[in-house]
Amino acid sequence: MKLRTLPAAALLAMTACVAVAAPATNTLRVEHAWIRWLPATLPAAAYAVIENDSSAPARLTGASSPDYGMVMLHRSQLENGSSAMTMVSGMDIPAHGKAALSPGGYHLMLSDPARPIKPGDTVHMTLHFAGGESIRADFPVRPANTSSP
Ligand SMILES: [Cu+2]
Repeated sequence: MKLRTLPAAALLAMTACVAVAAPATNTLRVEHAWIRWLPATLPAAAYAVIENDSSAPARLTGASSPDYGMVMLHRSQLENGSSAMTMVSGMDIPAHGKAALSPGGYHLMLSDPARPIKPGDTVHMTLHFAGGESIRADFPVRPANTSSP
Protein backbone atom coordinates (compact mmCIF):
# COMPACT_ATOMS: atom_id res chain seq x y z
CA MET A 1 0.00 0.00 0.00
CA LYS A 2 2.81 2.36 0.85
CA LEU A 3 4.29 1.93 -2.61
CA ARG A 4 1.03 3.11 -4.13
CA THR A 5 0.60 6.25 -2.05
CA LEU A 6 4.17 7.49 -2.47
CA PRO A 7 4.02 8.15 -6.24
CA ALA A 8 0.73 10.03 -5.83
CA ALA A 9 2.28 12.29 -3.21
CA ALA A 10 5.32 12.84 -5.42
CA LEU A 11 3.09 13.75 -8.35
CA LEU A 12 1.20 16.29 -6.23
CA ALA A 13 4.49 17.84 -5.13
CA MET A 14 5.62 18.11 -8.76
CA THR A 15 2.37 19.76 -9.80
CA ALA A 16 2.77 22.32 -7.03
CA CYS A 17 6.31 23.06 -8.24
CA VAL A 18 5.18 23.62 -11.81
CA ALA A 19 2.51 26.06 -10.63
CA VAL A 20 5.07 28.34 -8.97
CA ALA A 21 7.91 27.83 -11.48
CA ALA A 22 7.04 30.85 -13.62
CA PRO A 23 6.47 33.75 -11.21
CA ALA A 24 5.01 36.96 -12.54
CA THR A 25 7.69 39.61 -12.55
CA ASN A 26 7.17 43.11 -11.23
CA THR A 27 10.20 44.72 -12.81
CA LEU A 28 9.99 43.63 -16.47
CA ARG A 29 7.15 44.74 -18.75
CA VAL A 30 6.28 43.97 -22.35
CA GLU A 31 4.73 46.89 -24.28
CA HIS A 32 3.69 47.53 -27.90
CA ALA A 33 3.77 43.84 -28.75
CA TRP A 34 2.80 42.86 -32.31
CA ILE A 35 3.49 40.32 -35.00
CA ARG A 36 4.07 41.02 -38.67
CA TRP A 37 2.31 38.27 -40.55
CA LEU A 38 3.69 37.12 -43.89
CA PRO A 39 1.82 35.09 -46.51
CA ALA A 40 2.22 31.44 -47.43
CA THR A 41 4.81 29.57 -45.40
CA LEU A 42 7.05 32.59 -44.75
CA PRO A 43 7.97 32.95 -41.08
CA ALA A 44 6.34 35.77 -39.11
CA ALA A 45 8.29 38.15 -36.87
CA ALA A 46 7.33 39.30 -33.38
CA TYR A 47 8.22 42.74 -32.04
CA ALA A 48 7.82 44.45 -28.65
CA VAL A 49 9.42 46.93 -26.29
CA ILE A 50 10.69 45.42 -23.04
CA GLU A 51 11.01 47.77 -20.08
CA ASN A 52 13.17 46.98 -17.09
CA ASP A 53 12.27 48.85 -13.89
CA SER A 54 14.87 47.11 -11.77
CA SER A 55 18.32 48.37 -10.81
CA ALA A 56 19.91 45.30 -12.42
CA PRO A 57 20.24 44.64 -16.16
CA ALA A 58 18.09 41.89 -17.66
CA ARG A 59 18.58 39.66 -20.66
CA LEU A 60 15.93 38.24 -22.95
CA THR A 61 17.05 34.74 -23.91
CA GLY A 62 14.13 33.54 -26.03
CA ALA A 63 10.42 32.92 -26.20
CA SER A 64 7.88 30.18 -26.68
CA SER A 65 4.32 30.02 -27.92
CA PRO A 66 1.64 27.34 -28.11
CA ASP A 67 0.85 28.74 -31.58
CA TYR A 68 4.29 28.21 -33.17
CA GLY A 69 6.48 25.12 -33.14
CA MET A 70 9.62 27.19 -33.44
CA VAL A 71 10.45 30.61 -31.95
CA MET A 72 13.98 31.94 -32.45
CA LEU A 73 15.66 35.14 -31.29
CA HIS A 74 17.26 36.81 -34.31
CA ARG A 75 19.07 40.03 -35.05
CA SER A 76 19.06 41.80 -38.41
CA GLN A 77 22.08 43.94 -39.18
CA LEU A 78 23.41 45.76 -42.19
CA GLU A 79 26.46 44.07 -43.64
CA ASN A 80 28.11 45.59 -46.72
CA GLY A 81 24.90 47.39 -47.55
CA SER A 82 22.55 44.44 -47.29
CA SER A 83 20.55 43.14 -44.36
CA ALA A 84 21.73 39.90 -42.78
CA MET A 85 19.94 37.97 -40.07
CA THR A 86 21.69 35.91 -37.42
CA MET A 87 20.48 33.84 -34.49
CA VAL A 88 21.57 35.34 -31.17
CA SER A 89 21.64 34.01 -27.61
CA GLY A 90 20.12 37.07 -25.99
CA MET A 91 19.17 40.74 -25.97
CA ASP A 92 20.24 42.91 -23.04
CA ILE A 93 17.84 45.31 -21.36
CA PRO A 94 19.68 47.93 -19.28
CA ALA A 95 18.76 48.65 -15.67
CA HIS A 96 16.00 51.27 -15.49
CA GLY A 97 15.87 51.19 -19.28
CA LYS A 98 14.31 49.47 -22.23
CA ALA A 99 15.19 47.54 -25.36
CA ALA A 100 13.14 46.92 -28.46
CA LEU A 101 12.48 44.00 -30.72
CA SER A 102 11.85 46.00 -33.90
CA PRO A 103 11.94 45.71 -37.70
CA GLY A 104 15.57 45.84 -38.85
CA GLY A 105 16.92 44.81 -35.44
CA TYR A 106 16.26 42.14 -32.85
CA HIS A 107 13.11 40.11 -33.45
CA LEU A 108 11.49 36.81 -32.64
CA MET A 109 11.19 34.65 -35.74
CA LEU A 110 8.10 32.46 -35.71
CA SER A 111 7.75 29.32 -37.81
CA ASP A 112 5.87 26.02 -37.75
CA PRO A 113 2.42 27.47 -36.92
CA ALA A 114 0.28 25.07 -34.91
CA ARG A 115 -2.91 26.46 -36.53
CA PRO A 116 -3.64 28.77 -39.46
CA ILE A 117 -2.70 32.25 -38.20
CA LYS A 118 -3.86 35.41 -39.98
CA PRO A 119 -3.98 39.18 -39.40
CA GLY A 120 -6.49 40.00 -36.66
CA ASP A 121 -5.55 36.98 -34.56
CA THR A 122 -3.82 37.17 -31.20
CA VAL A 123 -0.82 34.98 -30.44
CA HIS A 124 0.06 34.15 -26.86
CA MET A 125 3.78 34.18 -26.14
CA THR A 126 5.97 33.65 -23.12
CA LEU A 127 9.22 35.60 -23.10
CA HIS A 128 12.08 33.98 -21.21
CA PHE A 129 14.81 35.85 -19.35
CA ALA A 130 18.18 34.92 -17.92
CA GLY A 131 17.73 33.89 -14.31
CA GLY A 132 14.53 32.00 -15.03
CA GLU A 133 12.01 34.82 -15.14
CA SER A 134 9.32 34.72 -17.78
CA ILE A 135 6.50 37.00 -18.88
CA ARG A 136 3.37 36.12 -20.78
CA ALA A 137 2.15 38.63 -23.36
CA ASP A 138 -0.47 38.79 -26.09
CA PHE A 139 0.82 39.69 -29.56
CA PRO A 140 -1.81 40.98 -32.02
CA VAL A 141 -1.15 39.82 -35.58
CA ARG A 142 -0.85 42.64 -38.15
CA PRO A 143 -0.81 42.50 -41.97
CA ALA A 144 2.43 42.21 -43.92
CA ASN A 145 2.53 45.90 -44.86
CA THR A 146 2.52 47.07 -41.22
CA SER A 147 5.70 48.70 -39.97
CA SER A 148 4.82 49.62 -36.37
CA PRO A 149 2.32 48.56 -33.68
CU1 LIG B 1 14.69 36.43 -38.29
